[in-house]
Amino acid sequence: MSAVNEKKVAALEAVKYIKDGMVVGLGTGSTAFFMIEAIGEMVRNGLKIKAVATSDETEKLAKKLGISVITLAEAKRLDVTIDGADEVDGQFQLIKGGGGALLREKIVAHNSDFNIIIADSSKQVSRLGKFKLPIETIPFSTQLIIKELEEMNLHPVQRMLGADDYKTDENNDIVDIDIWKTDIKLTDLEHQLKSIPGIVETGLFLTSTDLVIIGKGAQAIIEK
Ligand code: ABF
Repeated sequence: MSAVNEKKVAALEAVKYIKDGMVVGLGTGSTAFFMIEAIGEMVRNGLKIKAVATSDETEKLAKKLGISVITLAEAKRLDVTIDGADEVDGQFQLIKGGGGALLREKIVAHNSDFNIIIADSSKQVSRLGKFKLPIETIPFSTQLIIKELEEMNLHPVQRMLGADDYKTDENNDIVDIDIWKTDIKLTDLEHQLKSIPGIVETGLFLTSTDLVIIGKGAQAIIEK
């Protein structure tokens, strides 16, 4: 079965966890968008929820589908968040941010009681890092951060959108780094990166995930 169908299978399984009256975090990316479309259908059939979007793109799609979107401040706390990932390992550690939304995604996940990750089977890895790790940086500091990351042998590349610098919803830069060859423990790497002034956030989600739903062929595999 194609990756697209596997994404849909995972998305349709995840929405079963959404109940009337919940405050729900909506992720970003193509897998999350299938989930949002399914929720739109449930809302049209009477489901009563409030939603917090992890990106401007997600907010636009949710509102178009008639889902009631509120701000994180209005939500205060979320019952459940459903989001995608670029890689997920056996310990539910993730690389996220391929879609550039890692900062708001990590903030929403941090403020959620339960985090569900949905993905097609190609995202399952035994070790994170084949996918370059996205780092969000303050433009004021990006060029010097790139120098520092080069000295750490992390092979940083600033993400571009055509000829221009890619900008996140918060108008920050994204620098993608290669962690495959490092043998630094992921928790130590996260700490080292976050101690560099100007690095706002990394796409390492090491402890926030409660449930992983993988679309494998026509089956949704639930990993607890
Ligand atoms: C988002 O979904 C990002 O964190 C991640 O990069 C992306 C994965 O996109 P897709 O579902 O399209 O593979 O959550």
